[in-house]
Amino acid sequence: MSTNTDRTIDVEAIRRDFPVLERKIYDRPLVYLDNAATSQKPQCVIDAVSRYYAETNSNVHRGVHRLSMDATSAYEAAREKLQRFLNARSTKEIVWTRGTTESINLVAQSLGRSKVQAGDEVLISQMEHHSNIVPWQLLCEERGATLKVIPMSEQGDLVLDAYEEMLSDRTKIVAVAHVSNALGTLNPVEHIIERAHARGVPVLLDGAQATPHMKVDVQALNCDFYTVSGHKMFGPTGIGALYGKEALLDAMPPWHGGGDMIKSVSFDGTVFNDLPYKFEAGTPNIAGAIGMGVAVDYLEQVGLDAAAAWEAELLEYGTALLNGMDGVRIFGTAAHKAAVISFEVRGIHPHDLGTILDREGVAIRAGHHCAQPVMEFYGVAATARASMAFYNTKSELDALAAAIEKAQDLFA
Ligand code: C6P
Repeated sequence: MSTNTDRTIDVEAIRRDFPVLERKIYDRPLVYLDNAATSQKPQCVIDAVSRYYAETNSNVHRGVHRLSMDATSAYEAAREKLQRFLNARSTKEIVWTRGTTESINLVAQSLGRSKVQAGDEVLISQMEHHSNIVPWQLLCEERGATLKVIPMSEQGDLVLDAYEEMLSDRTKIVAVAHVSNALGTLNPVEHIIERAHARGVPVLLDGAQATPHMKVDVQALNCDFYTVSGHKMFGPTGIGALYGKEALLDAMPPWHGGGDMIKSVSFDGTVFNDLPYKFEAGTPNIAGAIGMGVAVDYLEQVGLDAAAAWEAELLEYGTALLNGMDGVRIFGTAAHKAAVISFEVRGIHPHDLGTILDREGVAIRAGHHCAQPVMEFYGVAATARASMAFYNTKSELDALAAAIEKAQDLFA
């Protein structure tokens, strides 16, 4: 597949690649605006997963038979695709995981437990997903360390002056979202990394909401760790990856123990495998990795710059539409945002709104978006969230607005 270097995309042609978008929900066309929760899958990804099971299913790195060798080649080829996609230096720096949650737990448990001592500090931010809070809380509780939280402004921007003041000799790691799932804020991660590195502190970026929407170059960012969830970037569920600088991963102890992460085992001791296998215990999600490789091909074919340009247009259109509606309040108005609109409609609980919108065929997420500290910051229990992908259209946003009006009529 070739990479689209144009600045535009053919949305109608792209929509035909996603069979689920043809579905009717309660006899209405599906308007899928819950892409931050999980994105839909193009036919090529669905085919790759089913072809793997139909033609190649076998375990990897273990068999001498043809099927196992084919499965291993396809699995490792997918790793190479992801390595190129993220511009990592080597496939040794790409560890397959179940997704961002597992990737962050891996770093917290492996690097964290070997490096964080009593009195040390771990820096995260106010706008983190629970996946980038709880693993660090567990670590800090175990080690007697302190979790420090970079504050954010009403607009949903991180307060960088406060961040710089918080960095100290006690800081052992900084872990922040590249893009916030609850607000859409695109954080100034280059600056965050530069300031942390000036003190020799490694930085983990939670990339779950970034890789589906923008080109990510881990070498240019110079981040130490980067996490990816396949299902948010048009790939299968249950697969993702951890990027880590080779020297750091090499120095880290294994986390999960089991098959494939060893070179030899005896009751006297175990010799661990080389990177990245040292962190890949047990039979992996082979079909998922292969499907994710195809999703990477697909994203490159669509062209991330063109997709980002279209999503920016959708964000502007949707924001103006909702801002023009009586009683609608948008949370998160940072200047740099991905196509996520978190909002509330006066007098209607987000869950009721979500249910009414569903009857109109409009799928949004209602709740705390696994980012309860963000809800706490704004003093709400939940918000409604419309999150876009490059296959969404302006007429779908019109359908969202019309469905909100209908809900307002019902509650009037
Ligand atoms: N956010 C959402 O609706 P997993 O589940 O491991 O693939 O990703 C967890 C995760 C971590 N960080 C961020 C910024 C995320 O957005 C997510 C997943 C979904 O917003 C499901 S809660």
